[in-house]
Amino acid sequence: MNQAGENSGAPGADLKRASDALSNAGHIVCFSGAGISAESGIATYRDPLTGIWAQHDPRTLETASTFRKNPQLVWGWYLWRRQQVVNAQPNAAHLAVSQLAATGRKVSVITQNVDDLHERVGSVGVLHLHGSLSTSKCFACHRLGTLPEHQMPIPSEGALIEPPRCGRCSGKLRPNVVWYGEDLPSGVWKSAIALVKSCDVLISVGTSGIVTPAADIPWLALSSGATVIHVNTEDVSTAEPNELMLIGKATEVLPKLFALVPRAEQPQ
Ligand code: BV8
Ligand code: ZN
Repeated sequence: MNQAGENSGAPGADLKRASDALSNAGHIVCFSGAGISAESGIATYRDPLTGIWAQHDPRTLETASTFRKNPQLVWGWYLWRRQQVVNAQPNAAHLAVSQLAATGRKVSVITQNVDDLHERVGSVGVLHLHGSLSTSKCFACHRLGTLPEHQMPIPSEGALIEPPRCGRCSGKLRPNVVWYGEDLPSGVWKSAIALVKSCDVLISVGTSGIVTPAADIPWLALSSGATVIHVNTEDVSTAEPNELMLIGKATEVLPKLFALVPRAEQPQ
């Protein structure tokens, strides 16, 4: 594998191939997971020491059935996570992605993340496959709601906070995220698939590729003829012919990679 991070020195073979693929691309998809926000201090899910799942069993907090049983625990935990995002800053990786479009190429951002760090550095049209911590919705009638910022700050990660009520049917508000066993928002999923099938290069940043159907996206890109560039601190590639693996931190690899990509001759 090619170390393209801080100790790579001369660009590795995959770094050169990756910059060549991007330089010849008209449409680039950036597909991100929790790893792109890790260096902003937002916990990933499966990192053994710092991952959310190291402290919590996802089955107890990221499902509708738990919300039914203990809405205060789930609502409090999500408000606490929202607070982590509000206190976090986008990092050099989010910034690099937002600046890639300035090379005159079409750049689409598809994220599994529920934070808004891509948007906070200017990325537009971000597709959130798993929803967002920025809004809520009614558990009963699904009407969209806002977040009662007045309920923050949350005293502790396990604080029990009563969810507010829906203005239309007085059902409980829930986080506007996709829980396990729930379908992804169909319009978002369809748009994402169309972009992945039509891109020249897909950069998959900071994802362990465990959660489906999102995890199928890099392989759909490959089967549609695109080059896939993985950026991760661990090796997640399957060594397909058009699959490149850049091992390193997103905040180091992405700026280094994109600095090698000149302006497009035919701006998109
Ligand atoms: C669905 C929102 C149809 C909530 C999330 C059995 C029963 C029922 C369902 C299933 C089943 N088996 C499988 C399923 C399907 C299930 C699933 O995939 N389960 C997993 C656990 C196996 N999926 C679903 O249920 C989906 N819906 O399939 O609908 C259906 C309907 C009914 C019944 C069946 C099917 C819905 C899934 C959405 C779940 N919601 N988030 C919340 O956040 O609270 S998922 C959540 O986890 C994230 O959104 C994200 O998608 C995922 C985390 O993955 P990653 O982003 O990859 O993060 P992770 O920590 O894993 O990895 C971080 C990576 O970054 C690592 O590789 C690390 O090395 C790297 N990294 C770390 N630091 C850096 C770095 N890289 C670069 N730089 C760094 N600095
Ligand atoms: Zn309602």
